[in-house]
Amino acid sequence: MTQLYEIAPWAFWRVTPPDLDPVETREWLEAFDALVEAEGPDRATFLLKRLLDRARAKRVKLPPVFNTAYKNTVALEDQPQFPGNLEVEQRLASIIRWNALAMVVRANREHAELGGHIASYASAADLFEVGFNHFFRAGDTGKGEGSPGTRSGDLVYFQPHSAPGVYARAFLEGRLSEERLAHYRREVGGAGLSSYCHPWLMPDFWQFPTGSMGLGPINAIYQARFMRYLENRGILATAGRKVWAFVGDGEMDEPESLAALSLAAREGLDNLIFVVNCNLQRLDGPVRGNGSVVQELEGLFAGAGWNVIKLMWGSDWDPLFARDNDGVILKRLHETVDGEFQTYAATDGRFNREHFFNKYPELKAIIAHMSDEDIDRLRRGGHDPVKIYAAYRAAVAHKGQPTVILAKTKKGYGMGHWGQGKMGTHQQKKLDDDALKDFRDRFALPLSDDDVVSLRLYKPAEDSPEMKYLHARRQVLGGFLPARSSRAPGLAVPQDAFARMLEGTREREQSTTMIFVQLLAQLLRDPALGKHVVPIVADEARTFGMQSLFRQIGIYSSSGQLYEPEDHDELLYYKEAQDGQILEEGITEAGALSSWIAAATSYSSHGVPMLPFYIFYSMFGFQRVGDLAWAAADSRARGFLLGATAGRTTLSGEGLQHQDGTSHLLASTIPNCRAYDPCYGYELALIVQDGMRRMLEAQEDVFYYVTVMNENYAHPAMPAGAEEGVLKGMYLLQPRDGAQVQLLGSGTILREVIAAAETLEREHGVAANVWSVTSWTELHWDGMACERARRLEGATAPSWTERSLAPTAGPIVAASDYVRAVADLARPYVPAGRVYTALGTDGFGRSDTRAALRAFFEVDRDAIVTAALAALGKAVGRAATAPPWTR
Ligand SMILES: Cc1ncc(C[n+]2csc(CCOP(=O)(O)OP(=O)(O)O)c2C)c(N)n1
Repeated sequence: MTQLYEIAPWAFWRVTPPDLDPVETREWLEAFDALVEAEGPDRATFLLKRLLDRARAKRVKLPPVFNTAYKNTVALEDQPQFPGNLEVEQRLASIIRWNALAMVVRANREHAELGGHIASYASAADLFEVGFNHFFRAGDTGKGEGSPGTRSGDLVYFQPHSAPGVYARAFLEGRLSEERLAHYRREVGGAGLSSYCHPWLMPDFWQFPTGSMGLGPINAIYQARFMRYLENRGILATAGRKVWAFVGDGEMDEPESLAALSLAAREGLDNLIFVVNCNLQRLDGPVRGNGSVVQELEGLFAGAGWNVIKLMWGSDWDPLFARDNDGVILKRLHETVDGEFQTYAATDGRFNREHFFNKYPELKAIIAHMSDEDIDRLRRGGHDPVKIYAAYRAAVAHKGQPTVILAKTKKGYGMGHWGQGKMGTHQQKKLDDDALKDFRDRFALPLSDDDVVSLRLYKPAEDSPEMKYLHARRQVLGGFLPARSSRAPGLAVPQDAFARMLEGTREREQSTTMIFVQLLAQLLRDPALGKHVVPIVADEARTFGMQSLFRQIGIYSSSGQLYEPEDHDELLYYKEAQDGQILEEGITEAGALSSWIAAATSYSSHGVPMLPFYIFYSMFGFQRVGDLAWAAADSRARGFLLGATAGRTTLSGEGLQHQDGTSHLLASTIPNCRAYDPCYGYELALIVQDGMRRMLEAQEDVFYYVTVMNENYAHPAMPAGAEEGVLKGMYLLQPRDGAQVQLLGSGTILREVIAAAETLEREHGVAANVWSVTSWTELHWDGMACERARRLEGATAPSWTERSLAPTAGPIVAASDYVRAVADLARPYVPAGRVYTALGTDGFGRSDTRAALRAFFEVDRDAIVTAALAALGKAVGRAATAPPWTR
């Protein structure tokens, strides 16, 4: 017995503890059967619960309860009638399989470097096809231009490397031409097909970028939750719409895949269905060679509170199970690890008979009537449309929980001994003629040898039963899918919210974070725009002084507030509400950014523009979840990311792991991210206002990253005419007649630059112009464009940096609270022949006062003065110290 408890709980299914008294066991089981028979399953559940309570009270160890037997969850007697024409559907699936394969193999025959995958879609084809023919409802993206909420379809997150099958289907549907399929993975010059699901590259087709494993699953969960948010806030009716996520079993190892499972269950997201394609293999080999990925995932999902549907065996297994009175099939299945299942997939009926079925005489007897070919044809559940339909129907009907379907499949299904179940099948993209002919025969495709060898795509005539069926099914389900739309109504940007910010704070000292929170509060109060604003935090609202918003707009909670908050008698208490507006995600930057992506792409997914502001510790932004930031870019997200407590020296006390010196460098790599590092309130207001205008009114596919600080100081009123420079990245803040040196600074370091200018004038008689740089990255993008136009088109227009600095004289000293490479972004674009010194905060952060840190990193006023004097050839030597980045 002890053995039972020494193994991992998920492996419990493999252990059969010895039965010490079989007669007694039988009596118990018979009594239980009689109870279910006579009084029904509810009564049985009640008694089981009482027994469990009693066992706990008596300290009897319980076996893990989250695993069920290795067979289909939907029993044969509960299986619905398959509503489609099975034969036609299978023919269609075979054609799509062929076209997908032919497309990939063709591309690689022509250009071996292009790559692509065959085996993954081969395993997923039936899972997709049953969805396309019976479940995936399309939104009316072609209609209702400009009116809100015109998308009524399901949202499908496709397993990325199964994209060839989705293209092949769209080819039959007449949505993608043969010419485009001929340009699979050849996108330069237009008209190509992207490798994976990329809305940036195929904006009318793909809705969700899933190419980076793990991001699809977490985004799907937050998407489903965001739909509930829209519904509960009375913004959009989403009832009946489902989010489907097709995920690889290997992909489930990504932390992001698992990160939000409990959120989905907690929120009761029965609008969410995961289909995990359990072909038991990933790229290099088996996912769990020595265990069972299905059983492991079952335990995980069930433990997290999901409804789990196992889709294990095809219909031809039903009679075998029916004949199995002793449970020997399950016994054999339970003792088989995935590594062996893979070998059974890669071998033939004869091998399976000898090694799997002949192990026990009872088992051998069950399949005695079957030929080796019959055994070979035994299907796994994920390849039988009848069983897939049953599982999907059960999932769609399930209430109160998200559902995961664990679909057992074979990787490279149908690729015979050339690929099915083979260790290296993931990367197989070239098949020789014999393999192709075998594939043709296996799926009974009406192709001549010549068609096969020349990899001809096959499309039945429009009036063929297959094509008529395909179109009829999609018509019933509302149209084609995937299809992405970017049409949504525009939203007007309120002007008055910003006016006050332009006037400055006079003597009052404030941080840009505080000013941002005031701005946000004002936007929330706007009668038209207010309800579209989505504030998002990851447990840092109090850090940023946002707690007043808790009371003002409430924290979204699908169950309202079931408790009296501890601070209920205070004015600004912690208020949760079903129509709450703030998304308080807790400590999950990945979750918060996924939430933000759902809101920032709502204009496309739902036809309802939303304006999300996700404010976070800047160090835990791009560095922590940079891949999600790229997914946002690829999704054509529109919204604001606020990197708060920004800057390596401005955060001061928090030290090494909290101080951000690089986020602007990371942001500078994302082409549709507009990144700003403002110092003053009016700069921040102008940037946010312009961002809103671009995203909400002009509907540009850009998003904003703005750093805000926690250092308090007085903010001046906007100098006349500063608007253009603020938005373009730099402007002359303090001109001095006869300036001999140009000092550039961003964020709070601008204030060190101003102090340095004073010192230079006062103590060294050097006049300095002070420039506020609001965005090194904007200077960089603009500079690159101008330089390129000059090089390739003979253009003469100077960059904004050059245009700003050309009328000035003397060396340039540039400083920021980030690594030098950030200020260096502007270096190539300063006028020719000018000395450019960049100061920054390279190295490890550490805790100290702001002044001490700025001195340490050599970005304080003294360091700027020294740099200016050195550049002017008037250096005052200092005792040499080791560079800060070596310390
Ligand atoms: C984050 C990330 N890491 C690695 C990859 C490369 N990659 C693409 S598919 C794949 C294997 C996927 O295995 P699985 O999820 O089991 O899907 P299958 O192809 O077996 O259906 C890998 C490692 C990726 N796309 N994203």
